Amino acid sequence: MLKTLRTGALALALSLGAVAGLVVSRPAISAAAAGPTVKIDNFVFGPAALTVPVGTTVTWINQDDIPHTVVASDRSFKSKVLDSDERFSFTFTKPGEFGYFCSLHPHMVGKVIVKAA
Ligand SMILES: [Cu+2]
Repeated sequence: MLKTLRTGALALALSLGAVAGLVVSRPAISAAAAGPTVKIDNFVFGPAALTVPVGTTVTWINQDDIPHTVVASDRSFKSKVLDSDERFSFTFTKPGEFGYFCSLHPHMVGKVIVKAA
């Protein structure tokens, strides 16, 4: 969009409108997870395998009534202990298959498959 900006009054009006739109929509963006989510419930990550393009931010939401964590098998990401309704987000910047588990219940496993853009 920046490339197309001109000094004309119309372009100025459009850009002001875009800025106003961003400001207005910001609370809605922060209130909801922008990317795909993995729900944690009843000791299960769902979906167990999630496929996303590079650059995607994945958000895990603990919907269980006990605490869980989200820890990458290669330790490239690690949440704190998530109480009920708490969230953890991680942005995947490299393609590959990223297994993870819950450090409190290591039998809980999942993976994120990141495809090159
Ligand atoms: Cu757990």
